[in-house]
Amino acid sequence: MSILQAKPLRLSTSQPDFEAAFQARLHWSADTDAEIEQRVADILADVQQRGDAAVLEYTARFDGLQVGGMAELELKQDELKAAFDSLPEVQKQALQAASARVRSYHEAQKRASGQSWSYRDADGTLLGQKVTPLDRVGIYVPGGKAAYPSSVLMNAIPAHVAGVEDIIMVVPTPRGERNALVLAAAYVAGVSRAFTIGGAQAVAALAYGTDTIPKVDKITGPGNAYVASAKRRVFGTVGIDMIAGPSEILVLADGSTPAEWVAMDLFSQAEHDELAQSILLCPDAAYIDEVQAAIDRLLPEMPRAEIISKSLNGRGALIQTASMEEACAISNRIAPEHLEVSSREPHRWEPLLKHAGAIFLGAYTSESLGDYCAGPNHVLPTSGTARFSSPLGVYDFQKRSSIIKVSEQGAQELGRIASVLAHGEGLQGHARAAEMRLKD
Ligand code: HSO
Ligand code: ZN
Repeated sequence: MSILQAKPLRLSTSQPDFEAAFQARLHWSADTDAEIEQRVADILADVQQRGDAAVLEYTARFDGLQVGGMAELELKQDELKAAFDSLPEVQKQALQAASARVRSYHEAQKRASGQSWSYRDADGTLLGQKVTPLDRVGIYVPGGKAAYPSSVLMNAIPAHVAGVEDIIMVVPTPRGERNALVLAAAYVAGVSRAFTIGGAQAVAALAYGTDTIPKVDKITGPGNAYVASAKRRVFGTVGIDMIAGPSEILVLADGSTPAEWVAMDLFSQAEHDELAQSILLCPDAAYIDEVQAAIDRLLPEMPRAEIISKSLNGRGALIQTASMEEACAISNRIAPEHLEVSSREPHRWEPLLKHAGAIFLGAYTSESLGDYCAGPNHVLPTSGTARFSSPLGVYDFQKRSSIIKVSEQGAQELGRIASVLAHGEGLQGHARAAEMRLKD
């Protein structure tokens, strides 16, 4: 038996070549494969032209799922409910508890920033912003190894809370083998219709619509390279959420948390993917040694030890910093998807942290609780994109319209300003439309 090892790269910010080694470790590129791009472009064009017939063919070819007609690819509400009913009681309760917490969190998010507003000028002109939900969204749920019921909740619940009426889920179902937990999660989260299709053909069907699959306004949810490429290509025809990279965790530790807890938190994201990235930042060299020892001790117990060791050896890092302040500064440069502040004084460091998808404060806040049930969304910006983007949320399923109602009095002042600027732009029609409403 081969002995697996996990030795994340050990670095110190005081070493002369730190910067180069650090950059090399962070580097990740979502290189697009020209062959995949071409195949996806062909599939999109084909589904756009031939609709259901093309979807049926690709589903038979890629998923080994041969059916007589599109109706057989739909999972009816009673099938979703039956999947839920078939679960053991503990799983039903866990799904419902997670769903209730995720719902409460997103309801708070909607109250805080998802409401319409308006105000009136001194001259009676009314100005505001009206928030409305999208009519119909598509949720892509990966099948196979990375089939996560928790991701069904995290995509569908904010859509439901936003007020989206039609939530269409697609889930590839190779050879017709259904995942009961995924279907049950769809039932609990309020999915309206579900289809057992996947890949670029499912993205195309949602983006363009077919006789059977309704055309949606936005597509969210993770997927493989084909799905990512298809989402990029249909962007503009529909909205998309983001193109997610491999999962990441950064633990900022002051040495006060049991080393095994930190080691397991690093494993928790490493076990997602060989390309996942787990990093520890800590000013205390002896504590870093303890975490490495805990990694060595715990790794053999892990069913996914092979993925974990590849991820930690290839992309992991244990970085000694001069101080917690320096650790915070480096964390901001990384802008990780998940940031754990494993410290006795998390609130001392939190104000220094600007860029992260989600920030987990204190030793008890294991990142995995956020993945399932704390409440906030687990669909988060990866690969440094937390510098400019946010977790999936209610706002992704809403849009805003500006509201303007100019009073007769307001039209006088605004008309004069608009007229001047319109003449400046050489646009007579604009100028006259404003001037006609002037009293003198
Ligand atoms: N950590 C993943 C989400 C997930 N974890 C689903 C477990 N299941 C997102 O980065
Ligand atoms: Zn996870």
